[in-house]
Amino acid sequence: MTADLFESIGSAGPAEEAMTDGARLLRGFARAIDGELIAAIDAIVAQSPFRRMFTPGGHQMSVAMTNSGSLGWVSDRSGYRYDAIDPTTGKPWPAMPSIFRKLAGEAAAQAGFAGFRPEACLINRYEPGTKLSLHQDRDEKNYDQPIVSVSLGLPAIFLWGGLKRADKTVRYRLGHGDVVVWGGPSRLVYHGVAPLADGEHARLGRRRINLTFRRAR
Ligand code: MD6
Ligand code: FE
Repeated sequence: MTADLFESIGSAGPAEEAMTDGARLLRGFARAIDGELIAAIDAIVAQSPFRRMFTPGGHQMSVAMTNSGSLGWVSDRSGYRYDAIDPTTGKPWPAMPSIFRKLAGEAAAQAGFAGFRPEACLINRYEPGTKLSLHQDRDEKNYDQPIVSVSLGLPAIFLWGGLKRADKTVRYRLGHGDVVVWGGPSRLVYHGVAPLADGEHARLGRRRINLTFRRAR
């Protein structure tokens, strides 16, 4: 399906779930434009390929990552940061497609955060068994902007905790086209992704792709 850039994306009356104060799950919000999103991801990956980065502690992450936008999130032995240059190619990250910016802005507005203009889109690729340990997103300069997270492909179990690492986690199933928006009092909630279960997705095969949009500076 093709969505015109001037029409709104969100389906009429998407099922919404409140997670914690400031965090909402918009079920199927991106579904109508999935083909355009996947084509845009393919074009980005052709310029800046997926790679498995190293943590500052020297472990290689199981999630493969790339970015689009004026800044991209990178991790290596020296730490986590946002950088305008892709360290693999030595060139700027591919520009953020307008369909990405539109989706992120509309999802944020739907969740109560009007005027969100992301400059970074981190693209994560999961294969069966890939997981992401519990963490906070705290490499951004300030926390007054929300994060918008878009899930495509195989479903994942998203672990949603609290402001302390030891807080108990609630599990949400994130399927193809689901969007999570969080900010405000939930901006620093600990979260992670359980090891991806094997399966076959009609569009993406044995993979899950997650887009997270942030304002980094
Ligand atoms: C993922 N996402 O869903 C991992 N972080 O693949 C994240 O770590 C994340 O989804 C901040 C905001 C939204 C997210
Ligand atoms: Fe995160």
